[in-house]
Amino acid sequence: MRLLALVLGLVLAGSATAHAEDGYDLWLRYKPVEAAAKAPYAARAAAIAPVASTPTLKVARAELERGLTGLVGKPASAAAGSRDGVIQLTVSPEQGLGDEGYRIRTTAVNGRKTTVIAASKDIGVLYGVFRYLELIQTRQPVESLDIASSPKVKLRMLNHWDNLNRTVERGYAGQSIFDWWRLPGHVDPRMVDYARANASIGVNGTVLNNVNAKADSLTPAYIAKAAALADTFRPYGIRVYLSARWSAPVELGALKTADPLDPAVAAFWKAKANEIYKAIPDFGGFLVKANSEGQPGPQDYGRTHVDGANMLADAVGSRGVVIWRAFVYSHEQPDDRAKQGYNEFKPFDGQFRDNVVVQVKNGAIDFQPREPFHPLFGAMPKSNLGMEFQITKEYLGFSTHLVYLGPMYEETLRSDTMAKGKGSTVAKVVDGQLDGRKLTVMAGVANIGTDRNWSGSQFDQANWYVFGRLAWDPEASTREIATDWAKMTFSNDPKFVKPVVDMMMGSREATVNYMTPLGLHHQMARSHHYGPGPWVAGGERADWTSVYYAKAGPDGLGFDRTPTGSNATAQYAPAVGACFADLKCVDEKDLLWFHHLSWDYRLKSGDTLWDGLVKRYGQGVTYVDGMQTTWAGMTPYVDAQRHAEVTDYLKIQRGEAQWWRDASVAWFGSFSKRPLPAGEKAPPKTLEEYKAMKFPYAPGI
Ligand code: BDP
Repeated sequence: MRLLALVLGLVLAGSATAHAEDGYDLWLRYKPVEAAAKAPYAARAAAIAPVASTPTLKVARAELERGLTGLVGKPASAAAGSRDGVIQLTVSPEQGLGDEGYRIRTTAVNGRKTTVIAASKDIGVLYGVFRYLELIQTRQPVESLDIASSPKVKLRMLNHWDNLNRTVERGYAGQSIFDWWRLPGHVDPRMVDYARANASIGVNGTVLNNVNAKADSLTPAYIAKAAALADTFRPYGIRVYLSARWSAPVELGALKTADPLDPAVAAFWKAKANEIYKAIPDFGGFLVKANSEGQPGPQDYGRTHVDGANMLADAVGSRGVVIWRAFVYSHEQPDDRAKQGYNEFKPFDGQFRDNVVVQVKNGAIDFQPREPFHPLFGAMPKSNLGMEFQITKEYLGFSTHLVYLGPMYEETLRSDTMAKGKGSTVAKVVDGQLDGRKLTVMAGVANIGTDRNWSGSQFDQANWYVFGRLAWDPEASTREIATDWAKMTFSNDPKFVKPVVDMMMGSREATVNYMTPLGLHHQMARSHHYGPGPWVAGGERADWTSVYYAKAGPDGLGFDRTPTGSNATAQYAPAVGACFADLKCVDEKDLLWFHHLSWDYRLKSGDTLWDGLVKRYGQGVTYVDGMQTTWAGMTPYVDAQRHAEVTDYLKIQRGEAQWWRDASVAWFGSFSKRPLPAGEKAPPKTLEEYKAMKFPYAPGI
């Protein structure tokens, strides 16, 4: 029996196809290094020196042992210096690396070759351990190291839009991983893996509940549940935060008002904060969605965002922060929705408390496949301004479309606000460099759920991963990050890595093309946002319709945001706004975001707008064909189960890309009334048939 198992094991190890995997292990698989490459790693990982037993150092050591055991074999426990190849974890003051940075260096300790992973605080050591394991996982040399790294952004947070009944708003990966019902009595062991995964990419905070919050989260029972999670996450350097419902003083405190200037309201919040800090001494603070999409807020009482945020900030005090979202567009404002966040917040620059962060979505509308950067970046130098990205793919095909979001995040972060001259990038606003700000935030709306693969698809794990890496360093290269991820998640074989990373890097542009090319936006079906709905009109409010954004008519297409239209371009620094408003300067990727143009407008290619539009939809679809072909060739490098899942999803994506193209061409063609460019096929269904498609059970609402 033993022999058989051994033979079988050898056969499997020898063949290129690995064991079935379901994606649960994420990028922390720690599979054995190939025999040919192993020796230098094994030589460096002979033993782990004893470590002090703080909770964080304990998990750091355990992770190191787990990783090394998987990658190169179980290390011995050894006193530092007793032999070559010892890894030593050290907490000692490290210059210039802050509280969370680390240094990894190869050195001689008592004449023995030693790798020292050192940091001023134990959390830095944990980050260093993950980095060291990543070096082995991605087959970087480790013989002679001198690496120092520290995060450029202070609060690197996931925002879970998870409800207390375990549904997830805009979640496409199953239920909420937070099992509120069984907490605090039972903490699912998965919570530890969640914390490990986040710590491995430097995430240090998590908001446990939906921004469309229930006051119940702030009741004693739920505070106790949150405290159990906080206890579990603490060794991994992760602090918990809660979304606060503005009307909690009325709902829970039996007050008649939630007016921020009413002393009883302030007293309620102070008592509530004290109660939470008693249970969770390192509670991070509150996230607030106020006066947005029907949520209550200070404006209900004639007060401002500043009144609200500052009152709450005083309740929290120096113990934590208040993160106040700038995603607002009120019912009373008939103006271009893209302008409302700026209009409401810009006048308050300099008035928020030091522990308030204004959290701004990457673009001015709502997590579209492509948006120009939000005009608030660069416009509020006297305030803490945080970035909010969406990791879950609400508007990007849910979990069944392969879309690597790295390039989308990178595009925003590298955009130049010109606020203080050339080079004033969004990244430099977010990491505080531009305005010398210390309290900095990057938040990502999580794509995590109870699915075995966590994110709903194997490739959506890359979006969680790249978010964390960019929060650590907003100027990092998302191609390099994709490369690390692909190696750790699947295979180091260059015949796998190169084509798969190339495919990932182009996937977002492809999705822009088959959904909303040339600056179109918000053309998704109503409410669930699954599939095309460019015809969506009527209903509660104009800016919840597609026709509002595309403004298609016999005369042409696009939203005029130049001075002849809504003048949203005036919200940017003069040079940036002038460029967006100028047809000779604006990038065609943003064309219809800023301009309303005739169907015969000439694109740079020489095509008319209509022809170019149709062609771009087609290019998006063709790209998915290419991804299918690439992936089909990857069977030698990927275990059968994950390979099959990705294959299925690509097939779904291919069908839906075609659907997007056909439905959009049918709809816009009904205005352009122009023939399709040569070689382009007519949509197979009538417009009425596309419009009739309904999806009452689409997930995420
Ligand atoms: C939109 C979502 C909605 C969220 C809202 C928000 O459609 O479900 O509640 O943003 O960010 O993207 O508050």
